Amino acid sequence: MGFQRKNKRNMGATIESTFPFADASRFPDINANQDDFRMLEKFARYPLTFGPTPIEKLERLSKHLGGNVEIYAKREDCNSGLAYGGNKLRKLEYIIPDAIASNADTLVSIGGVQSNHTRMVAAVAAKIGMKCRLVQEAWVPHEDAVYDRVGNILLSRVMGADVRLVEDGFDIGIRKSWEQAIDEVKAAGGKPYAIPAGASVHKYGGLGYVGFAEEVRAQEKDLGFKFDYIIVCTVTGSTHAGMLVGFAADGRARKVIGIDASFTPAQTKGQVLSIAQNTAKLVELGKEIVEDDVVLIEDYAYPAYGVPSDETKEAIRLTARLEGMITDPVYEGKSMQGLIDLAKKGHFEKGAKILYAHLGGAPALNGYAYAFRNG
Ligand code: 5PA
Repeated sequence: MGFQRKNKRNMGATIESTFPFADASRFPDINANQDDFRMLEKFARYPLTFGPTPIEKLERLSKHLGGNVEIYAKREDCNSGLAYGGNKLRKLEYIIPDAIASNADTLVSIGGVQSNHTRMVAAVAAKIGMKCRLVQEAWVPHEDAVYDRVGNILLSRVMGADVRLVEDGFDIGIRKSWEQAIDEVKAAGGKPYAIPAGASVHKYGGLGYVGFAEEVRAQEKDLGFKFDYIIVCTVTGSTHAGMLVGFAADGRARKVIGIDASFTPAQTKGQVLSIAQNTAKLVELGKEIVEDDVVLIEDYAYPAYGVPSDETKEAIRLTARLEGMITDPVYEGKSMQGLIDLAKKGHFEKGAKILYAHLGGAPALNGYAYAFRNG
């Protein structure tokens, strides 16, 4: 069955993948010291990404905000050739080995109509030769006539996923419709592998973003400085949770600032904490993660999950016009709005270096064409 590639990004056992650049040894600068990648050593990883993601300075945005802080973006949105990439791929890299080992033939997952996560699961299923069954719930009270025809859901359909729309509203927890889909795959003689919303409440859901922190630490050596804050958009929680555990290793857990986009922040915060605690045990962090480690700012998710406020739309336009960087109305537009507002309010000390994690999500913009009809 081909060769086993030893992945030098984290030294863990890897399963054969067709990604030619998935081996981080091709990035010698960030691969200088294998000690940087120790936390994930013992976990199997199936490469789905090109390798370490670039860090880019947002020079014009920093200047526009008064020049008191330096803003950088880590471009997780450019991490793969799989259907436009995004944050779910780092998580799925540590989940797919388990799916393959289970002899499953169908990946089953769930999200809203414009879920990025389900698009990523559809892409991964195609790439590894599995079927894909997706539940798309009515998480967003949308107003655009083509909302369920364009963007993410269009891509999932093109990639051959069995896409089913369900009328239930927003909830990041375990859903009946998802459990039903799993049962239906079984009843039809298939072998499902269940991936929860956002690949979050899964035993390995937090691992991928531990790797993000390790990667940033290695990149900081090349850059010659450390980031003072990391900004992340938080909804189902495993992106934030993984980062928190990864940065806890060098005392920066509370420097990870989650910007809530769920509009159900208590549930999201609880989920971040439990995923982080589980992940800390898995990677043998050797430190307790406590409630105060979860920094989640609730002020930017209004008026509802998936609905952009005027301020969110303004942040999307500003970032696009100053940097040519595209953010979306559901997730990254809200975390960008938060970053801009916090910087303007003087939340960060003068000279602070801030890393904005750009987690992907641009395809959803197509579902919001009316909101941007005049630019
Ligand atoms: C998502 C999630 P977490 O769910 O891990 O907290 O990540 C938040 C997030 N940015 C941030 C983008 C672009 C995202 O897609 N998306 C979900 C989806 O169904 O797409 C899980 C909600």
